[in-house]
Amino acid sequence: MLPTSANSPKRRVLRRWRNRIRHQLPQSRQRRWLLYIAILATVHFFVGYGQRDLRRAFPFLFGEIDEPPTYKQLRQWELDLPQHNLELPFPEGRNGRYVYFRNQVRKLGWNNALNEVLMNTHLAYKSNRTYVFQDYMWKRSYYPWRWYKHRDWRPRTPLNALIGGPSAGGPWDKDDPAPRSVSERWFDIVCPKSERRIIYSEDVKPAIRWKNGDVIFKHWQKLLSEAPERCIEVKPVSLKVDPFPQTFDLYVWGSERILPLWEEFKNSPVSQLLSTSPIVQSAVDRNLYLFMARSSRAQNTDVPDPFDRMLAIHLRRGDFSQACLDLANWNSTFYSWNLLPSLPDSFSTPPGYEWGKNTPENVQLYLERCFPTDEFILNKIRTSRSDYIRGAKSGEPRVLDTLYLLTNDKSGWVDSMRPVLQREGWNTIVTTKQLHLDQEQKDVNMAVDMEFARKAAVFIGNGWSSFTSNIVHRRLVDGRDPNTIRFY
Ligand SMILES: Nc1nc2c(ncn2[C@@H]2O[C@H](COP(=O)(O)OP(=O)(O)OP(=O)(O)O)[C@@H](O)[C@H]2O)c(=O)[nH]1
Ligand SMILES: *[C@@H]1O[C@H](CO)[C@@H](O)[C@H](O)[C@H]1NC(C)=O
Ligand SMILES: *[C@@H]1O[C@H](CO)[C@@H](O)[C@H](O)[C@H]1NC(C)=O
Ligand SMILES: [Mg+2]
Repeated sequence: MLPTSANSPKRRVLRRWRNRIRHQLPQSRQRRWLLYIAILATVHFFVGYGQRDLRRAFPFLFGEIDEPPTYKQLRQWELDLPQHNLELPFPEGRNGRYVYFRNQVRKLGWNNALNEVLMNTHLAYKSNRTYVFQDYMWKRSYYPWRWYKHRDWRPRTPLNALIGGPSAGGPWDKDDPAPRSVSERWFDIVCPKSERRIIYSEDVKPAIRWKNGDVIFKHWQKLLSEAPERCIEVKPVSLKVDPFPQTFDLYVWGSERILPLWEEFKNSPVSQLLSTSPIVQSAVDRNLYLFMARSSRAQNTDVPDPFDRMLAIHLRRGDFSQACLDLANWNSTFYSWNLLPSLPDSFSTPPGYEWGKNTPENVQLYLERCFPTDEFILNKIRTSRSDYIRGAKSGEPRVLDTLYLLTNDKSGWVDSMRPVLQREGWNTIVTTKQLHLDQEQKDVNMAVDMEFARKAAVFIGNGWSSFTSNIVHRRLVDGRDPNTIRFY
């Protein structure tokens, strides 16, 4: 900086301004008070009311606007689905037969909801009834947005933001006469409350509560098919009577009793026509450049599709530090489709368990696999990679040089593994945090990660996680080799 002399023109101008301000101050005592009040009012306004409007009006003050999505267009689209029409001939329209599972889980993780959405659709389908689809709702505090009292935000995600296919109102196969699913709101119109038969979950469950999944399924199927009523609502009983009043409850999903349903469910149109929502797909597409090849030319041309060179690993952390202890003390098996015997890396519950309590050694066994150490994870990645490369048919080029670390961890732990993985020859390492997502894509971020894991050549998951199990479902429906599905 150049030195400025005391009498330079710049200095003179500054002095003049200073004097002018000094002179004016004493006259403005009252105005100062007014100013304080104005500032206080503004602060109050900013903190509580009208946040959204202010942020809209002055984006340069707040940076990018981070508000929950309104899904205005998508909601209108759902409202306008062609099956929302009373005049359609049977089995749709005003003479159609409907079932509304009001007992579906609410305010639980997306994947506990998803497996049930799919199985209930399958049950409705096999009972010749229209499935009624619902918004997905989670606990407010779990969303990636803060909650302000005066913000107009209903934390609800239209099902069509998360999935596509028959469950969400999409078409069935061409020759399939099954009725297309309708929304809750349409159900209120086509099945007014006065015309509904209410079935309480507890009127049905006692007879079949601890039976295998296929027995539970057939029991409900018979009931729903034979009921003469056009409109059925299955209602949950009080949580004091049954903490899991679902048709297919957590006890079935979390045990081998679910497995007899697998073959039929896997081949059902509900599974086969399940698709990726356009919002999720758009998030995958816009982030795909992160995965573009960084290896040698030869490797790139041998396996050009980035997904074919990718190993995706689901690092289920956060609440699992506690959940894994609970799972140990409940003698929990793997969850749902993670239990399929065709998959490698199964887990056997160790002997020595007593009701509500496991031995310290057994708890250790659970933690090793449920909340694994870095070393355990690195080993698993190594063996899964070499098993996959070794499994190539002769002449089949296999390259695995891209790693996707999908996680709910927020501590930055995942990034600490980066250098080690780089040394092991992973040229491209991407984590959940790196994805660039808009508001709607951010709301369905779990489904975005699941889509990457679905399409990766090799997937490693957490056997106790429903998030993992729905990826497993999708991969097997896609016809992937079970050996590409691993559990740490
Ligand atoms: N984006 C992303 N989110 C994750 C990942 N793992 C967990 N989550 C989030 O954390 C939630 C887990 O909360 P839960 O309520 O227990 O959900 P869940 O989907 O039933 O899954 P599990 O608990 O694993 O059985 C998921 O629904 C996701 O929103 C991940 O790898 N990527
Ligand atoms: C259900 O629909 C299928 C296919 O249209 C049909 O074959 C079957 O008879 C129907 N079952 C009942 C109970 O209506
Ligand atoms: C623990 O779980 C296994 C597998 O489901 C089961 O066979 C065993 O009986 C359970 N042990 C106890 C004491 O409940
Ligand atoms: Mg869960």
